[in-house]
Amino acid sequence: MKVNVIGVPLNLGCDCIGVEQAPNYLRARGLMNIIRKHGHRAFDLGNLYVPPVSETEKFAGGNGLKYLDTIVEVNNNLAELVYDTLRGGAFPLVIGGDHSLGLGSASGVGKCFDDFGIIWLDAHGDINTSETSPSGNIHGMPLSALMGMGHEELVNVYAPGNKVYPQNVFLVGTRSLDEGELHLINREKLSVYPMDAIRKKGIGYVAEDIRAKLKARKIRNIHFSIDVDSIDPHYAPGTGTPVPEGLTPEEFNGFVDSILSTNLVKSMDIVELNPTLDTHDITANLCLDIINHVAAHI
Ligand SMILES: [Mn+2]
Repeated sequence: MKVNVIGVPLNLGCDCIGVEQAPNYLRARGLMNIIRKHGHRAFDLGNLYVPPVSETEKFAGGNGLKYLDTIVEVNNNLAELVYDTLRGGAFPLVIGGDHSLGLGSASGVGKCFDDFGIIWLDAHGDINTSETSPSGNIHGMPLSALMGMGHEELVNVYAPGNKVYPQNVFLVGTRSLDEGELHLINREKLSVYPMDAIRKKGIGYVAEDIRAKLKARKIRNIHFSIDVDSIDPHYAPGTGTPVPEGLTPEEFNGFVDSILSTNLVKSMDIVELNPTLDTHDITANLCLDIINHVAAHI
């Protein structure tokens, strides 16, 4: 199929330098050829422009959210590019950058499909809001904003209001949730599959449960957003907010394969690789392996 690779060298959402290098880092290690090897027509749309912002402008919005205006601007542009890609019949493969970009990519998907779901594979919830976030880092807020909760400028990225219904969101691999996030999960009855549940029931059970729910809810389109910190830091140290007790690469790939084999995944993000924190490229190589798996299924 036609695959459009979109790089998003954004680090403002995690407020940590290095993650912006990931798109070019993976390109230099054969990203495009890995996709093409599977017979796809793959196009490299380059990197989205991220305007330079000085550290002194961090809280310019005065709302406790770091770099809000620039992150909104980049996400608007990303949403349009993802929307255009889908309308052109291609698969958007978005390479981050930090996870705040998930707000833009899923917003683009939401404009294309009314009935879409989001699978968010992550050590964290990414469902903080400006009120609950301990850090003010927007990469911890995209999923709540997509559900219509949080600061209005984030909620209204690309189009006014919520982009996805909470019952169509699946959060997998969590093991570091903040107080406010736990509250939101209970209030919205979110489908969350934390690591302790995965350890008890197995990742295969989780994949089956999600597949059954997708079917029951008649969800025909999925945006699959992968944070590499979902993988255990022993195998994926090259990321900014590692949390122990994560997925093994085998569990991770098994889950990704199972979700992709539904043929419902229409777009993907791979985010939070930080090459400057990596050891001997093991996390970068893992990302290339993920992309190889993805290209084999789409
Ligand atoms: Mn994340």
